This record gives sequence, structure tokens and C-alpha cells, in this order.
Amino acid sequence: MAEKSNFSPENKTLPFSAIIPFIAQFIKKNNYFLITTHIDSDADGLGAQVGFFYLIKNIGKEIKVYNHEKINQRLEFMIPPKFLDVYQYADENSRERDFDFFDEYLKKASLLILDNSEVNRLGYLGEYAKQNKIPWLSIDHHDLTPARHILVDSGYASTCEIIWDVYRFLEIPIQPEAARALYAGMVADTGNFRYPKTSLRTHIAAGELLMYGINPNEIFRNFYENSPIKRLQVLSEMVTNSRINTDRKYIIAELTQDLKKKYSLEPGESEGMVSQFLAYRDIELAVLIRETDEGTLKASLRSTKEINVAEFAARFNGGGHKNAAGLAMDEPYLPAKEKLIQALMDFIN
Ligand SMILES: [Mn+2]
Repeated sequence: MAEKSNFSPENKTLPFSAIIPFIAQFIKKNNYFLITTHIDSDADGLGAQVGFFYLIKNIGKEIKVYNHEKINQRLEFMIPPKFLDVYQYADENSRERDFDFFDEYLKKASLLILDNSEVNRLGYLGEYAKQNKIPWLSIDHHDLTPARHILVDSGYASTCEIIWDVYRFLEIPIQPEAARALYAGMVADTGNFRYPKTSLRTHIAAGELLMYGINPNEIFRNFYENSPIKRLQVLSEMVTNSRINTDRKYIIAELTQDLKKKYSLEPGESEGMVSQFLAYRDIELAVLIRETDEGTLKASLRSTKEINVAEFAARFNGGGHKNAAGLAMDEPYLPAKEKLIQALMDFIN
């Protein structure tokens, strides 16, 4: 969905989305902010937080950050030290401490959710907000219905792109650290400027951020050329043992606990493996079946074109989008796997 705009070679003024003045008003109206993002915070959520943090600091107001988890090691490269000074996160024992903090700080601060509009996906902070009916505002770019407290425009390729537009609207200069984090978030959510929502505006935003001395190759390499070699070894074994059918264009691969242990694969290190199979023209449906630590089954499905994997996942109470879905089966791995493969065969044929 490329942004509809009257931006052209003749008219070089890039219009603002209707949500931007509302965001600006929210910033002007409040003096204290608490910002958060969804559970399993990603590069876009964190980048938008860093960008927003510097913006608020720049206008001399107070801001704190609370997420459900420590920053993923993979994403530490994009986080400036100054941001860590105000960064708080949950752990198994912090519920009481965190609730005390919310009690205190939310007396004066406004709650802002970035890159997410579901209170149920916030962890303790969401629990607290629901219990205490705390008003919140979200800034998001997913496909959802806008509401008074949900400022969403799905024409943006990332939440970082929205924050960049807020800087532009308010005419606030961007600090290099903020520019780098915003750029990184854009790269992550657009798959290095390739996914369908990548627009003219995305490129203008990224181009402007480059003026702050960002090295695009350094950012790219951190995201896409940063895997441990054991990932390739695991993939290689997975492919060797997979079912591949080039006529019906599918692959069904399996990641067992044995394989994970053999290569000491950490949680998160298998992320994105299933999508990689779609890089080959013989594959239009990729399924990765995983044995969980609890001995049950989870599966990720990716497809191209008209193959609707969300429809398939729904048969097992899973969900997702047409071309990307997931499901979980709460039963012992081996029989669950057989059931799933049988259902997949019926689906394919
Ligand atoms: Mn995002």
C-alpha cells in the first residue's frame, strides 16, 4: 500500500498524514511520558522509542521507558547509552516493584504505546493499565481500525517512519543517535526497503536520516549478516531431513529438541528460518514444525501468492495473515506432528 500523495517532481512538498497533528498535540499537551511497546520488543518498536525519547528530551520534558523485557542482545547495537538510563523492564520477580513504579509515575505521566495497540500485549504494564483504567494512546502502523486513542496509519512502513514525520511536523532537529535508531527500525520493518509498504516517503525519510552520518551497510550487516554459523548448520540438517516437493512447491521442515541441543541453539536463533525457504522458486509453501521445550508442537507457515496459510492455521486454532501464520498443538510432539502432516497433505492436495 503505497502512500497516496500529491508529491511529485513538480510539487516537492510531502504531505502529512492526518494522525501527525494529533500526535503533535499530545506531545504539547503533556509534560511527563511513559512509553512502552509490545511484548518481544522489536527493532521498530525500540527505534521508535529511542526517537520519541530524544524528541521529548529535546523540548525539555520528562520521559521514562518501560518494556516487558530486557533489550534483545541482537538489537543492542542500535540503542544509545542515554536511553538505557531511563529504560526499565520486567522480570519474574519485579511485578510488585513495577506496579509501585506505575502507581507513582502514572500519577503525572501519560501512557503512550508505540508500534502496538493491544493492552493485552504489554505484560505487567498492560495488566496495571486495565486494572486501574489508565487512559492510553497508541501510535501504530498495523492494519487496524482507528479510534480516538489509537492513532494509526497503515500507509507507514514502520512506526519509526511516523516518528520521523513527527520531527518533521514539529520542526525539531534530530540527534544523530535518534536518527540511527529510527533508520535501523525502518530497515527492520521494511526488510531493508523491499516489503510492500515501502513507499516514496519511506525513502525520503531514510535519505534524510542518512544526513546524520549513518552507515547503511553497518546497519544492514547488524540485521542480515550477523547469524552464528551454527544457524547454517542447523538449517542444513533441517533441509536434509525435510520433505520437499518441487511439483507441488512445498517444503516441510522440522526443528527437534535434539537438533536444538546438538548445536546449542538459543531461543530466538531460529527466528526467520521458515521465511528463508521462500527464497527459492521451487517453494511456494514453507512449513517449519518445532518441538517445544515442553515437548509439544508449534508450527510456522509461510506462503506466496494465493495459498492462504492463515486459513489452514485456523483449523488448529492458530492465526496470522494469508501468507504468514502460526499454530500450536498442546499435545505430545510425535502424534501431533503426524496429525499435522496429514492435515497438510489434505490441504495441499
Ligand atoms: Mn512495526
